[in-house]
Amino acid sequence: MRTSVQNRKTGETDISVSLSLDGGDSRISTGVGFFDHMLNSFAVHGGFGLAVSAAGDLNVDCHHTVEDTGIVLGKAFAEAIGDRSGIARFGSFFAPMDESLAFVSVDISGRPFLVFHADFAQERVGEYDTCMTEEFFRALAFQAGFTLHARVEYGTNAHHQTEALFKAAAHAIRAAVTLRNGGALSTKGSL
Ligand SMILES: [Mn+2]
Repeated sequence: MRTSVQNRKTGETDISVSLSLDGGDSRISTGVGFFDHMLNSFAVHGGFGLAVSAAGDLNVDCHHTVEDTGIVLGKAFAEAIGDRSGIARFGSFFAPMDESLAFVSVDISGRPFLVFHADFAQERVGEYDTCMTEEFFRALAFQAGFTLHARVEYGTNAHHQTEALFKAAAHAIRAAVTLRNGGALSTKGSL
């Protein structure tokens, strides 16, 4: 099984993540309701087993909790994927949600990069600051070694825009981690 358990504790957050690339339950608790909703969508649509337990300084705001969860989840993906041999490597997906449309393309390259374009219609969804979505995906991409491009094409409801992005990311990453026959998909012979 391609799994990883990661724990990270700082003065700002205390986070545990358990990830299985090949399915399992979703159990999410971060103290930020909308973020829980997004991580649960990500797990379900990606077909990932995912347990996230995060205790952060929400008395400040959701920033550290969301960003640090991205860091720990990224470390979990890096370990669960391993040497990147035998996977499809690339994945791209458009996800609509009502009036919103989001696109994510990923290359599990070992070269961390984020391109992020989104103009969220509202600054907050519940206790969640929509500006944190970029921080989450940057932390995830850099720790996991993903080249990740994410774009909200349009939309007028930040809940829909954000949820479409998490679903698109889930499907894109699902496609990219899918096992294929053969070694590393690279002209270099390894990734
Ligand atoms: Mn929703």
